[in-house]
Amino acid sequence: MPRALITGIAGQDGSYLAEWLLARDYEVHGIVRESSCLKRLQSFKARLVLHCADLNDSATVRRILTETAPDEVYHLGGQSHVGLSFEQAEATCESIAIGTLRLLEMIRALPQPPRFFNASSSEVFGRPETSPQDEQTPFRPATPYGCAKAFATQMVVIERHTFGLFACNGILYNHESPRRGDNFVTQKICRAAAAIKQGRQQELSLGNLSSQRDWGDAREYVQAMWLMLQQATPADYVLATGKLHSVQAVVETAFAAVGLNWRDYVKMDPRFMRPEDPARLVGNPAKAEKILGWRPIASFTRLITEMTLSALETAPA
Ligand code: NAP
Ligand code: F7E
Repeated sequence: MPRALITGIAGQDGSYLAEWLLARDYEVHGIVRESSCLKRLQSFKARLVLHCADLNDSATVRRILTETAPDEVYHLGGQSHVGLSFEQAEATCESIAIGTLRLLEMIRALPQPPRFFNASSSEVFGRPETSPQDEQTPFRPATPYGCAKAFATQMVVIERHTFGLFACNGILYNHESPRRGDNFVTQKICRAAAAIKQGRQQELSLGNLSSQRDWGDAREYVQAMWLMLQQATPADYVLATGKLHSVQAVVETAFAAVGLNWRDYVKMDPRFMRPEDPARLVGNPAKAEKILGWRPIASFTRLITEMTLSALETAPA
């Protein structure tokens, strides 16, 4: 039975990846924090082995790695909010940049280093000179989060080349689902549309409505993470849909799903504008399609509609 260890297992991607691996008869271990909310794991928690640690706590993480001796490590843990990274730049770099470096160094010291997946981000491209971006596009991060991810991504490449680790980066563009965190824009909009429909909320305050992103489905992206670690050789892959949509398009779709006119409820609020907001981040997933046989399938409209209807169903009583 193959054994996997997932950092950030309580998050959106961690929860879907855990289910994917369980369905393939993996023994699945995960790292959670004392404070982690485990609601995304609820229905299959009994089949997991959960370990409590903060990624900043080297001694504990090293012990977990040694004791579990995984065949595959999926590194998804870390501060994941770009806006917050402007307020908490140091903590963001600690958990993403140094957190990833620590893990790589620990893995390298193991008698049998496991295969390693790192969740990199389109934010490494920041202000790209070309669109769409691919694995050859230079890193030009424009946010503290993007800068920390660029460091982590490059350390994966360095450890792979220098020490022969089987380590891969998934350069992930935005991916969403009904399990998306509340403070990301798609979930914020879908939950608000549902709450306004049900009379639990009166209006929705947002930042830049014209901002655009390449939004895919998280359930498809975790499959590609797994595929990367099943290849004969390690490599980095862009995971993206290749299509851009605006925040306004998310709003229009979510409010249409509940039969409301968004213009009656949405207002712009400078508090949600960012000091720097990467534009033109759209990815070319051709390499993933060619080598992994992975192709994004979900439609943007179906995904946002699903998230909104799911928010209607799971609304607090
Ligand atoms: P998420 O829902 O925010 O999950 C991140 C997880 O990391 C959370 O469970 C969190 O634990 C854990 N974590 C944060 N800091 C930690 C620390 N210091 N020690 C231990 N655990 C810590 O994020 P996601 O959407 O699943 O994304 C997974 C990964 O992919 C992240 O690394 C993210 O940066 C990257 N990524 C995501 C996207 C996307 O669109 N979803 C795109 C590009 C890259 P708590 O539950 O305790 O907070
Ligand atoms: O913002 C704009 C905001 O926070 C998307 C993370 O998973 O993907 C994600 O980062 C866009 C931005 O995602 C609000 O300015 C407008 O232009 O949902 P988001 P993100 O920043 O793209 C990348 C690839 C990651 O790696 C990250 O981990 O929406 N926007 N108004 C807003 N965003 C938020 N959160 N809230 C608003 O009110």
